[in-house]
Amino acid sequence: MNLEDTKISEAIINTYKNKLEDVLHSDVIIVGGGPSGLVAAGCLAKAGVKTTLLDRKLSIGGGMWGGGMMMNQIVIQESARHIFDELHIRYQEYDKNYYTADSIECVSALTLNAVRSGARILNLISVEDIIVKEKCIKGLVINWSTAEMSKLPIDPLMIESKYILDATGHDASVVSKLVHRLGNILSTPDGSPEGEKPMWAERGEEQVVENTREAYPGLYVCGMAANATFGGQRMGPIFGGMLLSGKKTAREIIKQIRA
Ligand code: 48H
Repeated sequence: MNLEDTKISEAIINTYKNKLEDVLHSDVIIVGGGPSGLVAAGCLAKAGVKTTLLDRKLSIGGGMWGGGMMMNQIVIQESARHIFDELHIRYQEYDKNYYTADSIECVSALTLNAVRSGARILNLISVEDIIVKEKCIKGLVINWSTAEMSKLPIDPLMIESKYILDATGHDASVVSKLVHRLGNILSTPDGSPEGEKPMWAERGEEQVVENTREAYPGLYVCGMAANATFGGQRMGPIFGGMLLSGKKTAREIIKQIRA
């Protein structure tokens, strides 16, 4: 059986073009493929919502791969255990309310669930700006991450969506681009991002779920981006709150879409 070199190229170019064309219009674009973004992507796609997830890195998974200080184990608590059960992620009880799991298995399972549920995931794409019309976020301005890294003056492309979810972790990158462009217009007490607070695992885990909500018309925040926007403690390598935050934001967006 012969294999043509250029047929391989043609197959990639044509099928990727179809993917890219498909993400021009989404119901929800999730920026960031860490644990919270991946859980949200899986839940939204499973509910039939047209979901696109973008990540600037080569690999999806954000800060989950490295466990705690590069020891690739993570901890979750009882309240999030049902998510592991739903996704068939194996875990061990370490002590009452402390469960450990292999971070590689977790990222792989969350990613496979999102993709198999129907979310379109594009890696190596960075969000560099936002589209805002009539006081509502309407889409994103994207570019290859390599363009961002090289700082070459390459013009971007634009994609649109009914809702945007900032799941970019500590940087709350979409929120900060919005504030950079339009000033302090968030739904926080003074309109500016409240900023992440110091380490306190128990508080941080509760706050990350409480803080998961709309930060500006059409723009939701989840995961660490929620604590950076609405002021929550950090919590270290415990991930139950990230998973629950992803679920909560998907639930809220689905409710809005169906309203
Ligand atoms: C495209 C982007 C852009 C951009 C960033 O940090 P993450 O893992 O996000 P979360 O919130 O789901 O999980 C947080 C968790 O990993 C963590 O850091 C914890 C629990 N910390 C506690 C503590 O005390 O430190 O993933 C965010 C993803 C990454 O993959 C980035 O590459 C991506 O977002 N990203 N993608 N365009 N502008 N900015």
